[in-house]
Amino acid sequence: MLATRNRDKISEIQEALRGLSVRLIPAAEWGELPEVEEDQDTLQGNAIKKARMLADITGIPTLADDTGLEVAALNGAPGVHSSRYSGENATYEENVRKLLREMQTIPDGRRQARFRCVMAVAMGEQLRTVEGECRGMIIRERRGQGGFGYDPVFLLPELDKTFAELTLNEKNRISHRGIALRKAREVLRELFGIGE
Ligand code: ITT
Repeated sequence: MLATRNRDKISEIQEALRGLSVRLIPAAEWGELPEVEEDQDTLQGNAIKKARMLADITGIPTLADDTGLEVAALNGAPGVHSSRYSGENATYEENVRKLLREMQTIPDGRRQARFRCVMAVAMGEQLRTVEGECRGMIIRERRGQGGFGYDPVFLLPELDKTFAELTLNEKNRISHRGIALRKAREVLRELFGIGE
């Protein structure tokens, strides 16, 4: 089970776990499942909550992803609140607009940020978490058409490209989520014998 309702995350996860001898079921395909409230104050807490809850209900090994963008000059915001930075049910566009507004007066040399992705794998008593991190800079104007969320303003200085200027596979190769998923592959093999 993939305990996420975010289609963009599902696409990246499916691509990164391609080749595993297992069927990945997005939560939305299962039918009626309760909405899991993300009320924990850490990414890890929310990932564990989502994975445990859906694993308990479905009886299927479950992978959950909780991700946050942490901007140093904003003391780590939006962080665990990344999806609702500009309010409940905010769109990607509204969140990016708020981020650029909050950072208007921050000079170019102080715009460092990182994405942090925590994945939890749960089934019955078994629980493991893995993490991935990717560092970059928040630029002042959107660049690129790919990716989702904050990708158009997240610049990878060594490539001089934003995540939105990469293909899905290029992004997975270096991203927080790609890194976490390579570790998650190992966990799936160790816990459930799921392999190629
Ligand atoms: P689920 O809880 O159902 O998985 P969500 O969209 O609420 O979906 P998160 O809380 O993990 O998921 O994500 C927080 C937000 O951070 C998300 O809505 C995006 O705006 C942003 N985000 C997450 N991963 C991202 C990525 O790889 N690139 C850019 N933005 C990302």
